[in-house]
Amino acid sequence: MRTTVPPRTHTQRSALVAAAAALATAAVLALPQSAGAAETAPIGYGAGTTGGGSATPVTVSTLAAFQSAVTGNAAKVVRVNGLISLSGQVDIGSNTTVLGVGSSSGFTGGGLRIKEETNVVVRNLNISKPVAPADGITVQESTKVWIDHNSFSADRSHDKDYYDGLLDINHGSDNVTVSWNTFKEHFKGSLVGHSDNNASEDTGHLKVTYHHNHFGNVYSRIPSLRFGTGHFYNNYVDGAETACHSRMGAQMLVENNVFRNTGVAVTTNRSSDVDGYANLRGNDLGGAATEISRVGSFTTPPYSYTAESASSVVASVTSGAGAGKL
Ligand SMILES: *[C@@H]1O[C@H](CO)[C@@H](O)[C@H](O)[C@H]1NC(C)=O
Ligand SMILES: *[C@@H]1O[C@H](CO)[C@@H](O)[C@H](O)[C@H]1NC(C)=O
Ligand SMILES: *[C@@H]1O[C@H](CO)[C@@H](O)[C@H](O)[C@H]1NC(C)=O
Ligand SMILES: CC(=O)N[C@H]1CO[C@H](CO)[C@@H](O)[C@@H]1O
Repeated sequence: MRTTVPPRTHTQRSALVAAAAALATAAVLALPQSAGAAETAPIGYGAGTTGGGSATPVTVSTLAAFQSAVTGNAAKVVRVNGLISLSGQVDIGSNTTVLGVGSSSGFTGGGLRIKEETNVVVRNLNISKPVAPADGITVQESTKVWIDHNSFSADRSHDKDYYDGLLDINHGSDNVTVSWNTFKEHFKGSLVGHSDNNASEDTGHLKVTYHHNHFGNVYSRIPSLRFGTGHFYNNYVDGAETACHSRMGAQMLVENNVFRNTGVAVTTNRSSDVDGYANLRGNDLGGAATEISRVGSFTTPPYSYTAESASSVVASVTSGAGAGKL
């Protein structure tokens, strides 16, 4: 995992040196994002996810080598070097970190699936054009997942169902953090909870944190959340029809985000039998509408985090999100 960061100004360096001298390592990691350093561990519901941890990395550049390297539950760090074409999805085992090399390594045509696994980290990949029924990444019946600094994209010249989701989380998955990714040129962004009929599987689960992601020209599902609990903070949404969609009793806290060129920033009463709940604070809606039929009770996430002001979110997210920014 690279820890190199862009050159800093003298003032920033001085501030960092002073901070480093004054604070323990854990506190330094909590420096404001404007300092430019990528987190080394997930913040939010995915906290505690370590993937392959400090296992010696293996580097692969073919689909066959990748498939074999990510199989099984032993601790492993798998670096992907180059852009690999595939159809369908590759299953990732537990205790795995998948890490792209450089800024354009990853997968096109399909994606990754984390099914019935735990403790998986996916970072720094370029994942594009996942032809249905493959999602860019599917997280299914899995816990402790960190999806960080990836670039997801498709195109909007095909029918809306030609590609599947960019990042879908379902079947009672839990404890997931989605941070510093870009999601671009797509219809169906991120579906959390795939069906109104899955109450028994999903109720009490699907706890997800989305922070510092950039959704650019994604039509909807930013995210769509059924049954679960979602914390959506410091994201930049540009060019959506409908962004946050809380349904089937889901609780969403929508905090300090920026919306631009967006029709509806948050809705709780569309397309499902039962409405969701939402609580909004500190957002810059940029003129977007909201449709809040039920104000939620989820106002205090059970973890520590620092939400920056909406006024600095566009700068932070456009400079820091996506592959190649670790
Ligand atoms: C993941 O690794 C931990 C620590 O080695 C181990 O206890 C656990 O069984 C592994 N998980 C799975 C699903 O094998
Ligand atoms: C990601 O991959 C897509 C498809 O190959 C490509 O169009 C895009 O330029 C890539 N992005 C980066 C940052 O390399
Ligand atoms: C999710 O994380 C919380 C806090 O660490 C933990 O108590 C809970 O057991 C986890 N849930 C699952 C399903 O792993
Ligand atoms: C437990 C549960 O509710 N499972 C349902 C999830 O949704 C699928 C359809 O997508 C049903 O087949 C399952 O019974």
